[in-house]
Amino acid sequence: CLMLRSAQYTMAAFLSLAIATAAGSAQPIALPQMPSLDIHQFTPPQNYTGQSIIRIRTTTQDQLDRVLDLTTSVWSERTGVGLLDIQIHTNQIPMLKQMGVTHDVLIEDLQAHHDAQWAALKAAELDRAQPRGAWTHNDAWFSNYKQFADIISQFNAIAAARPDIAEMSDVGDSLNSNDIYALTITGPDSPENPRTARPVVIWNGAQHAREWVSPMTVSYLASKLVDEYDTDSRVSDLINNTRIVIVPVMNPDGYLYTWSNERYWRKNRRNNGGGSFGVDLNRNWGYEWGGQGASSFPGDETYHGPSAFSEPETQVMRDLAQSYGDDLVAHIDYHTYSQLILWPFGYADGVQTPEPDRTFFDNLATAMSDEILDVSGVFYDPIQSVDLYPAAGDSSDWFYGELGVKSLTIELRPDANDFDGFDPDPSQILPTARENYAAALLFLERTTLDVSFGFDAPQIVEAQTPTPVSLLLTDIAAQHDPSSIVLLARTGTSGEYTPTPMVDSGDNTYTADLPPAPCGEVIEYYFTASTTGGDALSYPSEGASSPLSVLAQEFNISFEDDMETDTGWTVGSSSDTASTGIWERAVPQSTGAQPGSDHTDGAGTMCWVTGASAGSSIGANDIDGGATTLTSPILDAIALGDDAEIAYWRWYSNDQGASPNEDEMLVEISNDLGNSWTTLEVVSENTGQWIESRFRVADYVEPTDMIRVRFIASDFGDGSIVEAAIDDVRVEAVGCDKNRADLNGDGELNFFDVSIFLNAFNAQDPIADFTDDGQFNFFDVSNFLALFSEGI
Ligand code: 0X9
Ligand code: ZN
Repeated sequence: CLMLRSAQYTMAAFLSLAIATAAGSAQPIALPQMPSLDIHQFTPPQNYTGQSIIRIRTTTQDQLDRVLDLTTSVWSERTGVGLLDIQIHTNQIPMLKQMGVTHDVLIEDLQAHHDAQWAALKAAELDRAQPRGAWTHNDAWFSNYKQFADIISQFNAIAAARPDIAEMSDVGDSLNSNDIYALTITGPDSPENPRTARPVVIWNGAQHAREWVSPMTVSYLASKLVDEYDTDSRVSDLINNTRIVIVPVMNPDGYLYTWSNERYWRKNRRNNGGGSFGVDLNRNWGYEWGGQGASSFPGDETYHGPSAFSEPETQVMRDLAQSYGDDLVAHIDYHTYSQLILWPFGYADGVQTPEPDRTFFDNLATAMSDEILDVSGVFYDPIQSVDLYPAAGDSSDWFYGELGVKSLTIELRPDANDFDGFDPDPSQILPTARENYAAALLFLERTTLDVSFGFDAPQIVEAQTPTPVSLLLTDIAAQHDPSSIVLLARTGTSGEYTPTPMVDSGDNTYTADLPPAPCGEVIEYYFTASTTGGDALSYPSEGASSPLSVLAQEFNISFEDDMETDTGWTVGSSSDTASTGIWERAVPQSTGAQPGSDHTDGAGTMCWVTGASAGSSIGANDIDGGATTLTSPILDAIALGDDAEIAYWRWYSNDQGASPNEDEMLVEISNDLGNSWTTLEVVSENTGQWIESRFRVADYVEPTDMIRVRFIASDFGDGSIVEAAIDDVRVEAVGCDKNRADLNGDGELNFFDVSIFLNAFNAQDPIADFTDDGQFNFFDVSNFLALFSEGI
């Protein structure tokens, strides 16, 4: 659980008043109303006329040095001999040939490219800095890039809506006297869990002005954390046990300048004299300042400034970090682009990160990368920053080297090859933000907790049946004691919790059974454990005062197919045109788009899948050329009464390949053996995981015993990768005493059930209304007897 290393995190001795502490004052600070630029009226000066973006290939350092002399700006992440994307005057390109350097033109006319981006932005409805009503998280806010004032007004609205857990502060001024703001998110203060004892994590965006996806992503982190505080116990555990300090724009002068004057500006706006402007803030931090990969030429993009921390922006961040003393444990600096998770050190070639930190960073960055891959199928390379290139004076080296704080630099989308560099389409903001939210939660757990609890809570459990649950403990700052893990559970919402020691089932996983409960009753439960040092842990962290809960229900199943045998499914229809990826019942082989195993727990291996074998590449065996249809055997939706549901597990992926997200899988139901069809769902989201769908038959068609369901998966776009799979199809009713002959719920059908039925029938008790029509007649008796003899 989210037990803190409380002894370690004593209140910092020198909390500056100006700095966000969220120490209990419920009033959000009043922020000045900031006008945002009217982009509809404004076109930035022409800066890029006669310039191109090209990708060069050099083979020697000498060649590279000579090319770098010609370039206006380097766009690539990875510098060095080999491939490099550079901004260059178009008329200089012929010089490359003389140097023996080959190249491809990526953007011929940078001005035209820039103008097109700007026009798109103008066309979009921008969210201007209006006074806001009550804030709620809204994905639509992330559908386009936002100006500084809009970002700050969004943060202020979050704080105003949730003063109990979020507080905005002005933490200092930029060189040109723009405010640098921080939002602190932390749960309510209490004597048992004082805010000042919680570890602090800092996330910042927009250290580099032109990297517009960065402030959008950290804005999403803030919005989503606050939004999920009330609904997700994982999030509330984190918020209640940490202080998350988010600085959306640490370089406001530069960021404003990218909107007003020069879209691809990187540095701050220091006047260096001699007509040159800007210090690269990410070379200005005071650890190994002035070394490799940092320039002493004021005109350069990587100019390190006259001295370490010469710039107000890095000073403000340094002072903010130091104000937390030993309480500060972790930091992330968000940049774009190239999809990298970088850990320190990075100040000089060959520099080694000392153990055990090296292993910790490697594990952390790899786990975050896996999390991102899970969410969106996109890969972020987890590497030590020096393996990108040496760059002295960056933020992560200072946080780690100077403060001992676990710091990462994340380079967001796009990747280095997909060429839209600093201008990814605005539709990329949300997916980038979502995948990084998942990674950020993991980051919080791994950097702030003693021991983390991994638990997939069941949504419903079967009545009168013990339900096994398993808990995964991951040691972070402390070790858990394997003999200390206990499940505490009670049926109902009052009374004592009964402790059950959990059994060690290997790999840090512990199992125990939730107690059986009658249908309709809630089971409440939580877990406790202790560290080898004797510190108490619990999950959720508030233990008995905020337990998990689950409802016991009866699952009456009249049809269940785990696809391990052939139960009469058919493949094909007259409108099918797919040439490959035809449905087959088989063991699926893993690809970037297809699951590596079926859904069924335990012994199951097979499912229906569109081309089971992986083949030589991701696209070798997916659906191509049109539709493929899978139709179920005949299903009975009357035996279980009005609430019969069709339920199944599905896998669907269509976001890879040349034309992603254009295809769909149609799921239809028929109540007349397949003569007419009604849509159940159109699946288009890419979850990259097994998802359960369930539909109450009567909401779609008149229930009959001639039901069929069909799955039509198709590829109509050019060259997209489409994979689908279906498993564990059931016809079931979930509820209590719903048209079930086992009226006393004891799992047996005998004289006592008949007796209850007859008494209820005579008393016109609704539990005897087996036709659900409010009448008590021959049909109820007949239905009861039919179910009784079917053993349901
Ligand atoms: O160069 C930078 O500051 C970062 N890349 S960016 O394109 N966003 O400018 C990366 C810094 C990584 N740190 C080291 N390599 N030391
Ligand atoms: Zn950057």
